[in-house]
Amino acid sequence: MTLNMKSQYQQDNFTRLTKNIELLNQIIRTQACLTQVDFNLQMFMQLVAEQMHILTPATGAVVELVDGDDMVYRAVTGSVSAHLGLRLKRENSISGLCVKNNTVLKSDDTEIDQRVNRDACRKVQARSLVVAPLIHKNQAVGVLKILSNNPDAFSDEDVMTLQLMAGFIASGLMHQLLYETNENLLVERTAALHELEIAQNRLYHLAHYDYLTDLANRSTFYEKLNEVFSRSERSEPYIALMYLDIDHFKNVNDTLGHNVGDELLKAFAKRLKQSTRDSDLIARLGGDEFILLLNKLKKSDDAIQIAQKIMKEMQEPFLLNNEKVKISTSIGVTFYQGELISMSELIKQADEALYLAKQAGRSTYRVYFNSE
Ligand code: GH3
Ligand code: MG
Repeated sequence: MTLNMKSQYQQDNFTRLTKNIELLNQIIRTQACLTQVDFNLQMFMQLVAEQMHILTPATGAVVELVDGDDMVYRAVTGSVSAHLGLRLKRENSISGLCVKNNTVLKSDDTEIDQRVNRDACRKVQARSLVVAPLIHKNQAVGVLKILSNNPDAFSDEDVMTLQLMAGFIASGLMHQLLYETNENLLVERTAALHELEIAQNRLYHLAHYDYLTDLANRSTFYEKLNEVFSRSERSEPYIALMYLDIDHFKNVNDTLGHNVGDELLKAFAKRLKQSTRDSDLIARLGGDEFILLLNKLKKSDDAIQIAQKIMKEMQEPFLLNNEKVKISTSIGVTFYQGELISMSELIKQADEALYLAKQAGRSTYRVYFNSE
């Protein structure tokens, strides 16, 4: 080898090496796209087609995916650019054969190659081409193809690059599938959790609130009363407990029917809420009995005024089933001022006062008085 030949040889080697490093970098960059969070298979296939156009002497590149008996051009570049969506029969085409045999096929001159669909090759100016299968779950689902308008355009190195890139698209397909599966699982899981939460909330509500009036039920009232009790040990608010019972409620049931009786209970509860403050505690203990805890009263007279107000409100006729229904209520009141007394004892006091109100002729209130 002469000195000149040697330096030419070194120059060629250097050029090849630089080209290979650049090739490798491009391949790594392409692969890195696969790990992007906002990964999009269509964009990725397009990127790979474009890379093939750049990295090889191809004048065009295409990703074809199998669709029934056809191959469909799903990403195109270069001389194939105008043919996105082109549909060709798998049979009698080199892409179809590549899918069928699951192998890389190379045609150095399509004008004399029996395996190709010559009309299609002429249409996309493919005088020579290489196709690599896109393998997904051990099955070819498409091809990556590079083509040139010149015969014998591709080297073994180009074939290797094509194979590598075809592998990336296959990973992309898997990535997409996993992504979609995970997304679906997440959506299903979120929906199931949401339904569970709704069911739990419904159950909780059923267990804690009266189904008819939606007021707190007996156990919730006891729970809340307990909280108030423990709080009142520290502060010193005036607390009143009122026991209410509708007068002659049975008459409403008997004359107008149980359904109208139910409507009256609901309307009674609504008026009770409107006559009290949000901080007061109202519950339906059962039947036509209601209980009311009035918080933070400034003086005992305030509770008396509220009892009178409630009695007046309830004397206004209720419109039930297009009929005006007049009722009244009796109320027993007791006060709690932090003395040592149990909750049930306090309720009993209010009940006793209510009994006195009923005895006094109803539609009135009585205050519990400790005679001891
Ligand atoms: P009093 O003035 O002594 O209170 O007479 P009253 O007729 O209101 O008698 P009492 O309070 O003892 O009776 C309440 C009635 O309420 C007894 C029951 O048949 C009826 N009742 C209990 N629960 C319901 C319900 O959910 N809906 C309806 N419509 N009636 C109910
Ligand atoms: Mg009653």
